[in-house]
Amino acid sequence: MKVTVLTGGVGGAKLVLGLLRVLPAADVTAIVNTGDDFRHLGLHVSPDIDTLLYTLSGKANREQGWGRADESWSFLETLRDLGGPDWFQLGDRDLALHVLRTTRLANGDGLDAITADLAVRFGIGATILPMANALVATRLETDEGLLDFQHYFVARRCVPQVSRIRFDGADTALPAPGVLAAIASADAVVIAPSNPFLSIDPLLAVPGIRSALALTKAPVVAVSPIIAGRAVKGPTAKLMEELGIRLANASIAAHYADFIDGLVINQGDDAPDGIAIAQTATLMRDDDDKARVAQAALDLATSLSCQ
Ligand code: FO1
Repeated sequence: MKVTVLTGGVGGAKLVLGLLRVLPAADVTAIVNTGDDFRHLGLHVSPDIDTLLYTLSGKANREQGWGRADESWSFLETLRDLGGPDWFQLGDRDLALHVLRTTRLANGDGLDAITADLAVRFGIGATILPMANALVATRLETDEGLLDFQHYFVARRCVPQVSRIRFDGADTALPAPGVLAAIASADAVVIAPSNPFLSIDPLLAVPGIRSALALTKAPVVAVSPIIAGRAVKGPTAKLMEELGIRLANASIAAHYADFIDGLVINQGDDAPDGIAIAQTATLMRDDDDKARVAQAALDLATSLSCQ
């Protein structure tokens, strides 16, 4: 069963790990948000790609979800001593990846080729595709002005009040090679329980991706990021309030209405009308949880493709 999953952030990476517990790696393609990418200290950082690479290779810092577990901090400590910016924490091993990626981009390699090589280096059998090779920058219009994503998310800890989210560069970006084919040829497409507004919407803003999701013969199933009326972590709940969107599964179904066929929700939570629903405990603490939620999404997709 060939499965394509759209993902961003830490929550999305957990679901992809769950899919790899229940499917052969060769059958899984992840299309990853790159709207969080930014240049820092002259380096091109792709947080959601790196979070996925580290998570799937078992190298991730499991408490944080991002960055590496086996990290040392000599670079950052020295940078701080020299008066450099230390708000965005770059570990020594993580830094090596950013330096390599930046060097290869400067040599003309595409983000897709660099990511594919890194996946092989990390022993990851799944296909990992950036949503686009071009730079797409998620920016937020807030009561503190226009903020780049990492400034909002890390430097300001999601405190500013958001009125609008923009994906600068999306309208001239092309889906990365293989992205549209991965959606069109899948037996099932899964939208991971990532933040819909910060991690999935950038993907949908790249021309061609949203229509490919609407047109694919494959059933498209989303996993709701809302659990028991709350969002597990990150700014999803606060953002939805600021954007005037009710914190409910019905809002998630409506947000993806033009292309999803089914929604996996947390056992006992509000079940939206007019869409196929599967229920399970969707909080993913350990790897068994991740496999269960992934299997629930696949089972729902299978039930839909038989119709
Ligand atoms: N998140 C933080 O909250 N603080 C950090 O200092 C930080 C550093 C960092 C370095 C590399 C990387 O790949 C991710 C990093 N993140 C950090 C997480 C990142 O901001 C988010 O994971 C994504 O951008 C949104 O999910």
